[in-house]
Amino acid sequence: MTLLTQPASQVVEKNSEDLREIADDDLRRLLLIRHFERKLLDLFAAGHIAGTTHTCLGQEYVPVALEGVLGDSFVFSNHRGHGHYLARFGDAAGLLAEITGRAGAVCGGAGGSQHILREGFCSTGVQGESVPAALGVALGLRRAGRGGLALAYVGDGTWGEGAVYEALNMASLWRAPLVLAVEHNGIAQSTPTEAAMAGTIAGRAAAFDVPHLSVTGVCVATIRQRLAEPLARVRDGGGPLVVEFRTHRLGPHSKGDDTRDAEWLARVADQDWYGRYARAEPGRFAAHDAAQRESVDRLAAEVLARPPASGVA
Ligand SMILES: Cc1ncc(C[n+]2csc(CCOP(=O)(O)OP(=O)(O)O)c2C)c(N)n1
Repeated sequence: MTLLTQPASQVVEKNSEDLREIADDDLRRLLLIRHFERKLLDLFAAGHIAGTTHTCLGQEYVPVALEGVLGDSFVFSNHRGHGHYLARFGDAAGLLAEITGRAGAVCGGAGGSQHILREGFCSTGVQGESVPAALGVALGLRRAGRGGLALAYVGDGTWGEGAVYEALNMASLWRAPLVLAVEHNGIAQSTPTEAAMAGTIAGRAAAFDVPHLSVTGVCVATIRQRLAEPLARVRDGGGPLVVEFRTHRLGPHSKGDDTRDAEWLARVADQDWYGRYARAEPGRFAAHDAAQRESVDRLAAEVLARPPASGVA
């Protein structure tokens, strides 16, 4: 296996955010997602999960921050979507049952890790597929005069899909209330962004006359403050928006398929929100961390003891 060395431009310097102000609810949600994802990797290794799964370890703060400002917007998620779902619904039991094919699964066990449908939420494992679909919903919302928006999560690698550009072009021309939340983690499966992308995401948004916002921090409250006004502009008919989160994928692409070298991984671990929030407020963090870990442990034991889901043959 080839080990990849981190490209220089992927080195994001640690910034000096004050992470002590996080609300208990947000900390709980962040830690729920972290322990849920860790548990999935354990369950996969133990043979309890069929097919594949992609965890969002390291990126949990993105949907937790966004959900605080999205209201009843439509969300289109992707292959790395557990955090998107949990940040919105907090329904760890329904999602774990879905992924393990047990009773109580949110889609009867037919969707698995990557294909979840629930009111106002839809995920797909097909890269780029959700962006034109989100555009359609965005236009429908505008025509209905409801004042909402549709948001699609995409990775940096998904900017290699032509459908993204067709949708951005139309969204800009027709001033659709569409937001692309880009989780730019510097790598797509095993390809560093620099090896696949000419130019930048900001430059590509600019080519379609679409505003672009760059988010480098992990502070949930600060991210929400920065996004509130731009999202209001989208809802008010100002046209689409691209929000690019410079984030880090802490785990492998899927399972055991991490090709990054030790130095790159060490830097990713150093940037991880988990350690940074823990250092900011050790006592409160440790209490929430233990509670969420135990809750996910209990939940996993309970879900695995259930009979198969209705949609599982
Ligand atoms: C149309 C399509 N092509 C290829 C794949 C296989 N695939 C799944 S995830 C992935 C990489 C995605 O990279 P990125 O968009 O950067 O998201 P990340 O995995 O980094 O979150 C690929 C190539 C796919 N799911 N869909």
